[in-house]
Amino acid sequence: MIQNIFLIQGNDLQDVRALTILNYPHELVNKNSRLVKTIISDQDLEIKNTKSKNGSKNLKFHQIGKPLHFKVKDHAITTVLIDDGIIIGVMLEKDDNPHDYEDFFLEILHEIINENAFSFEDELERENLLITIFIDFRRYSQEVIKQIASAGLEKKSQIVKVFLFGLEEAGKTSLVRRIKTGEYEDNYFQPTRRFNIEHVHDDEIGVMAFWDMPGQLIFRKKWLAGAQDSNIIVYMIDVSDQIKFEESKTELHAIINRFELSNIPLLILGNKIDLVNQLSENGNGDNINEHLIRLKHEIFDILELEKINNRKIEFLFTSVKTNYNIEEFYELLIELL
Ligand SMILES: Nc1nc2c(ncn2[C@@H]2O[C@H](COP(=O)(O)OP(=O)(O)OP(=O)(O)O)[C@@H](O)[C@H]2O)c(=O)[nH]1
Ligand SMILES: [Mg+2]
Repeated sequence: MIQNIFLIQGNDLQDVRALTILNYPHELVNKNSRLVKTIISDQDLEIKNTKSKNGSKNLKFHQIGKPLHFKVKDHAITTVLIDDGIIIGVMLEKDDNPHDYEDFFLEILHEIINENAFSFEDELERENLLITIFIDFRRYSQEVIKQIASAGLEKKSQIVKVFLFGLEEAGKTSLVRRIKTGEYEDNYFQPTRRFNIEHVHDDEIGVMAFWDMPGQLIFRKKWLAGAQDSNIIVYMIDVSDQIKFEESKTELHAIINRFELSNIPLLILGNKIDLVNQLSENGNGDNINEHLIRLKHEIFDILELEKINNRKIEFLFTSVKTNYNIEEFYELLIELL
């Protein structure tokens, strides 16, 4: 199973200090790591070989080299050289056989960078490239694992994918942290910029992989790529921010209307209910329960939740901050699967 992916880029790969290095999802490779030097010195030979074979470079068509394999501590690493100035490496678990992934790696690289207009100069495109390859690798290995599981050999290695999305600042990343560690602090996270994937071990299920999406507008186009092969979809809204309900509706329906995702159970979370309770306590003596019932109706109306009838759907108010309904959320999640 892939653990990480990185990209090393520079006009002269030997000039380590001038390199640009990108990692996903963890910052494992940096300019100071010995790994970079090892990779580059091995890759250097590869450059010399290809240079002598290909005198002139066709700028539009990226040259993709032969995969090289390294064993480093806890990882099996496979790297591919592109256009003499870019190295893309995947870090697999040390028991993985990198040769199993070789053809697959070359195929997706070719598809992404040579079948589409792709630019290594564009930061967002580079980031997207890493994320896409990472997801494809995960999917590929999960399919292999699933086959083993269905043969009854390794039941507990099942991975359930929970796709968690919603507008910015709804509380998604805070929720995943709450589930994983039990902890919460106000303003603990910067807005999420990449897919944040957290694994939670569950005795019954095996592994729950929470795919926590970035909610800011510029990242929403990545949602669909992340949603593929989900076992359950969780959509989170901030109930204290009613101005955004309409926008929330549009984004929710854009994703669940995709036919690839039809029939997948949907759980809607109305988060930050602590803020609404505060409002109603300080308000005109409104009964909190009545207030919640009204708010729930309002959410169902504005988000047009009644219209969703092609799947199991549930709604829950939560507060990640006060831990309200978080255990119930987890139970409901398992029930819906
Ligand atoms: N009052 C209150 N604040 C919360 C709650 N959950 C999260 N927050 C706060 O809301 C803000 C945003 O939380 P995040 O978890 O980063 O939100 P996100 O949905 O991951 O945001 P993006 O990554 O930008 O999509 C932070 O300041 C949190 O502390 C809650 O239940 N109640
Ligand atoms: Mg986040």
